[in-house]
Amino acid sequence: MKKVLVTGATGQIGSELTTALREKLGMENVIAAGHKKTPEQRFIDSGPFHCLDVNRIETIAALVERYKVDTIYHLAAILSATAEKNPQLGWHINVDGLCNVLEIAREYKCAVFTPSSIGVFGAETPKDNTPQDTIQRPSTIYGISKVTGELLCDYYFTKYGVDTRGVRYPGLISYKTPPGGGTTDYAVEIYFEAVKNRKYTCYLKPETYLDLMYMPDAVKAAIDIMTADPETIRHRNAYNVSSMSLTPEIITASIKKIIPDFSIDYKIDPLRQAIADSWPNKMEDRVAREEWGWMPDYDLDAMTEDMIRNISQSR
Ligand code: VAH
Repeated sequence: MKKVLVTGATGQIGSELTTALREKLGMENVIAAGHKKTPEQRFIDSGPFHCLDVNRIETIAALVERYKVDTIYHLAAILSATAEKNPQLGWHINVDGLCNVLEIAREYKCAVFTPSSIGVFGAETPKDNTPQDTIQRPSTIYGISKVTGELLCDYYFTKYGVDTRGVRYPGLISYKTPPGGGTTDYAVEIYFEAVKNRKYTCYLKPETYLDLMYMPDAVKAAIDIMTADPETIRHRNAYNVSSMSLTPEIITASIKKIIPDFSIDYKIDPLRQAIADSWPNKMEDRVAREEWGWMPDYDLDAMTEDMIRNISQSR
């Protein structure tokens, strides 16, 4: 992995992964690409940035050719709640966009990282210790697009030898970018509201368990899977990676250790509650630990301390 293209580089994962990759590979070796017409200053200052529409294959080819890209981190996607309000757009970006990336990877011999999600599981899937290999019948267009993505990536590996790899992310928590239309966004908003207003109105029920992960661990997983020895990885698309099973109540208790007067109340969003109820409480990630050494660094209180400190400092 020497020359990397990151699509969706201005998103929640992309913005932090781009920074980490530039620290690892050098700023000129990581090309950030986003759909936004006005690139963010921090991307312009720290390396190449280009506007990119993943549904226009020629724009992907142009960047891969110009920079002699050997690895594509394909993060451009519409998240669950937004996609559920516009399923055709969700499919067009999440699947048609991935097909374009895979075709370019096949033609230019690039490796491809595509994130999957706990969203690939549905009501029939075991919710506790969700196995690596189990039934995947998601009820959201986001989940259907992610299952399709896993199968497409495995197909391009088997049929064409494209080096495709991916992980199934839990809900991700970070402070560097605002939430982007996901079901798990509450776990980001709660920290910002705790620091700013000492109170938060949550759209999920207090006892709603979700598999959640701190962004530094998600970035670590994305880099470790792509630098793993290809001889040791057998599951490829995509590995369960897990770290914490949390509820709004549990996160609230952790926040109150630092902000004792923080309070939470609830105004349930039926759409996102239904999506959350169809997802696992916690995935089982033994296979990722065995095949490429996956291991999260952050627990809940360490994440809470880091989130509150950084949000407070940026105010
Ligand atoms: C979402 N944050 O809520 C994303 C993620 C597992 C959830 O895919 O849609």
